[in-house]
Amino acid sequence: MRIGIVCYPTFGGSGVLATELGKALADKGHSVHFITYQQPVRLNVFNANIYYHEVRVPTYPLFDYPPYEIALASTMVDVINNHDLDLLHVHYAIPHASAAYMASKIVEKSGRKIPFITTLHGTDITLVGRDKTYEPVVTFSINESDAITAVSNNLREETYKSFHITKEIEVIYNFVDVKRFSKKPIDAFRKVIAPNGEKILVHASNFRTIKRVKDVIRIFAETKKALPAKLLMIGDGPDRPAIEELVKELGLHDDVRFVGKQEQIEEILLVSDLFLLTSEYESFGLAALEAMAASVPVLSTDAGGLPEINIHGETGYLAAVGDVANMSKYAISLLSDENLLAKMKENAYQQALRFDIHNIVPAYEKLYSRFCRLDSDETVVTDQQANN
Ligand code: GMT
Repeated sequence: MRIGIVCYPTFGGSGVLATELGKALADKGHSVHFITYQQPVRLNVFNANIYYHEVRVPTYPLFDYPPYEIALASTMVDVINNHDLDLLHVHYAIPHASAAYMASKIVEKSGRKIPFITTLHGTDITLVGRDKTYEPVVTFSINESDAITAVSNNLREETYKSFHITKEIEVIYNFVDVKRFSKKPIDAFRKVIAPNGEKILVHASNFRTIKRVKDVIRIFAETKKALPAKLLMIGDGPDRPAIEELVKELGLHDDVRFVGKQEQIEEILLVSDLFLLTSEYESFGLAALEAMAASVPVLSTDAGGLPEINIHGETGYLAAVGDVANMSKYAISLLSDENLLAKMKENAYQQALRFDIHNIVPAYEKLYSRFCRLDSDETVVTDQQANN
């Protein structure tokens, strides 16, 4: 198949998932065309089946707001026509679904039918999309999608609650390439971070308010009172100055290391003992799944889709949003019991295997095949051609 993937190219979960999906599809022989404004961060491999089309947004003195959505829709039209795409798969509804709708209507004028699939990821529904300013367009373009998927049951339900959706939303869980995350840890790296055998706690996010990162620092502060520990903070974002301030205030600057945005996140996860995710909401929590693939148990809130991947008492622990006291208790009891920790590390790994890339990507291929039939020689026959 020839598939157009539209996503945000940044470190966010939706962009990571879309890029990993495109890479996996390319490995299986499909032609994958990424359409976005910047090379996606995880698109760090050469594969002859992968193409990258940059959306350029011309500026003009009249524009206070350069019209990205128009530039994106126009680029989609070019790529559909020039590369004979079979379908578009857009990740994150805003503005990708409405741009896909517009592109599909434009190519329809020249007799071409291009199905588009919208995958909902989280904040496009629970935060931004609900805003009255966007809601009518979001509802319309989701309903106009040929298929809609959500990354968890929770997100599916939230979408039905917040928007008038008239179609079926199918759940296809996020996935992880377990092989990539289950390598041997670099011992020397662990020694640099924790020279005296301290336990290593880790957090990764975009440091936005919804992540409640200050709770991570407070949990670490409590844990440190009970046992020797270090905290690694992966990522960056608007709340970082306030978080660093809190680290100083609590006298933790020697034990908390901010490592910034990381492409090789697995190297850090592999030396870690516990992953903390204190979010007010997560549709899924891809970062937590990546931690599990590196055999790191997860201490998280029970918000959104997190209970669908993190099993309380098995792969880690769940607690109510903001319940720092309980989360600290869980962290201390787990990190002070070597047998329990070893068991939970293994459980976390086993849980990640259920979400392995090889189990989930076929679900997307099956979904695509409803719109473009694959012949045995792998050339695609669209529904329209088949009906002629
Ligand atoms: O978490 C973020 O703020 C980034 C956001 C994104 O769209 O990149 O993540 C969302 O999509 C991820 C991939 O499906 C999910 O794992 C995250 O849970 C989800 N974030 C939220 O729901 C807050």
